[in-house]
Amino acid sequence: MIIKIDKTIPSSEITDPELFRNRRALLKAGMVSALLSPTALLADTSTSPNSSDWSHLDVADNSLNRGNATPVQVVKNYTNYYEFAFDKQGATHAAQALNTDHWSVEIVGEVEKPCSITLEDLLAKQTLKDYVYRFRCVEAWSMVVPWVGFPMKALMDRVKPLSTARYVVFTSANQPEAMPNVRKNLMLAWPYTEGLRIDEAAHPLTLLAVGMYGEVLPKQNGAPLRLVVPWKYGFKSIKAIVKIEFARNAPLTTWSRFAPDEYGFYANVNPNVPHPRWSQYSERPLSGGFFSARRKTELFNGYADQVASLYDGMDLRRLF
Ligand SMILES: Nc1nc2c(c(=O)[nH]1)N[C@H]1C(S)=C(S)[C@@H](COP(=O)(O)O)O[C@H]1N2
Ligand SMILES: [Mo]
Repeated sequence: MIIKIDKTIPSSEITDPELFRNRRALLKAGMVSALLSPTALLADTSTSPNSSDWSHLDVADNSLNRGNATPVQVVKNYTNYYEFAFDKQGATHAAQALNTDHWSVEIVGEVEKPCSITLEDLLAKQTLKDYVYRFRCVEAWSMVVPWVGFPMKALMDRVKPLSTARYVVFTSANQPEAMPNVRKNLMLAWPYTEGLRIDEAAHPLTLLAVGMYGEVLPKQNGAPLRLVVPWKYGFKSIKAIVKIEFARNAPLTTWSRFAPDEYGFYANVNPNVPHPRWSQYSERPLSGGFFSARRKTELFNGYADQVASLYDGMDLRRLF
């Protein structure tokens, strides 16, 4: 299925044309160095310690609007990763301690084929593509990111959830030795967990991402595997996934447990439902320059045509 990205994002707002000029070249260089490296010649890739490096795989170009992304340096340096730090630069720096070697994902619960899948095995069977999506944090900043990944639905087709599965629960890596706020048991209930209704998880916009800007996902942005749900506030897009559970009942997720009045389970982007402490009416697009004008936040972050029908008949104010 081809996902249509609407072209309404004005390029003046976010264009960083230099970003992609060398993208193909970079990818090729990645492949070339993988070919030239002695380990690539000798080793079975399934035993490679750098299990998050998919640069030897093909990335299909699905001809989306890649020119409109937020500058990569901004996306890499302004991150939310509470396991590591509460401030964005601190999180970016501290997340380098995450160990992404030999990654695998446990698939459990209401599913025909519970299993543990290594990242190599997962990626060997998927076509990776670029998906250029808007991303809106509940804190009212936003960005546009070209993710590299595949639809969550592709994984679901592979492991086959049972008809009793009504929710999907995702859990992040739990590495207290690398994660200061987990080690000190600060603020949130660790490990970080998030969840979706099963139809939300199966929606073609919902991605499992392994890269961005044509490169392997940086650790601070969720390496080696993260969720991307572009019509929901950013906290739903959980990083460093180690477990995916198919569940009968709605989970109590990290942010909902922490402050149920502020962070709902649905967390659909909605300019008409303010956060109790601030308006969600508009947002500040991240940019490399100084004055980036606020833009009006769109219902479902601009993806209403694709996703509004998931919520037919629901009161979006109550189920925020
Ligand atoms: N495990 C984990 N996942 C997480 C977070 C986190 O703190 N820990 N922060 C969330 C929030 S609040 C946002 S806005 C996005 C930020 O993604 P980015 O840092 O790649 O921009 O990641 C989400 N996923
Ligand atoms: Mo966020």
